[in-house]
Amino acid sequence: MVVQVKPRVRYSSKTMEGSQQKVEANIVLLGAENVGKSALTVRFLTRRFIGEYGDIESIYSHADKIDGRDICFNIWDSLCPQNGEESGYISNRQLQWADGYILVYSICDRASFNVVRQKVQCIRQAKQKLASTAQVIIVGNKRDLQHRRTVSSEEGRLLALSADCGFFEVSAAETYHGVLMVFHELFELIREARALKKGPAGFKGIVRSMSAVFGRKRTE
Ligand SMILES: Nc1nc2c(ncn2[C@@H]2O[C@H](COP(=O)(O)OP(=O)(O)OP(=O)(O)O)[C@@H](O)[C@H]2O)c(=O)[nH]1
Ligand SMILES: [Mg+2]
Repeated sequence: MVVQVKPRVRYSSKTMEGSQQKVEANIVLLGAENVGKSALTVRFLTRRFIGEYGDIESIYSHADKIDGRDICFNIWDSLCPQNGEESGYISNRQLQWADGYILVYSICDRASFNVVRQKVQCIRQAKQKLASTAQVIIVGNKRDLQHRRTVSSEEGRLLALSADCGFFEVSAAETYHGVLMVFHELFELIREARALKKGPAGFKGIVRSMSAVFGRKRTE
């Protein structure tokens, strides 16, 4: 089972982006050590859970199809900041590269939930500075370990609501479907944010095409 909360504002962008064919989305997975960032990435890429992943940082490209449209996911499976950097730290490279973030914590590790809280703040500040429309989904992973839970679903949901992010609880170990939903929902949010950014031009485009169909109102 997957727990999901959607952010408050949702707009349909199909008409505005309808003509676009191939779409790319750059997604960074962030979070404390051992929360399952690599497990989620590998599950999405291969549908498999292999157990041990090592501490390798990689960027993967993955071709997918959503609603008949070709999508290229570029996925940056990151490592937790080292060298004395604060756990909420996100590098400038990641901030400039990302269209969307998956912030992962383990439901059995409260400290990892606090790291997500710090990352949310960091992204919020960076979005203002860079005028970025990057989207965020918070993921509570290891949902199969209920007996070891230390972060309630409610806390995750509330954090996501307060930061206007998406929220899922999943188990990378147990299901592919929940993980797929996380990536696809983030893609939807990115697509909607792009359509909104193009807003005025898109709206003028719609008005122009309506004029072409119905003719201009004559004032003379
Ligand atoms: N029970 C359970 N274990 C999981 C789940 N996801 C990951 N793990 C385990 O948690 C450990 C850490 O997983 P990783 O995917 O390597 O975590 P990570 O966040 O990439 O870790 P770093 O790259 O070292 O920061 C591994 O032993 C995984 O098998 C899950 O959903 N349930
Ligand atoms: Mg990893």
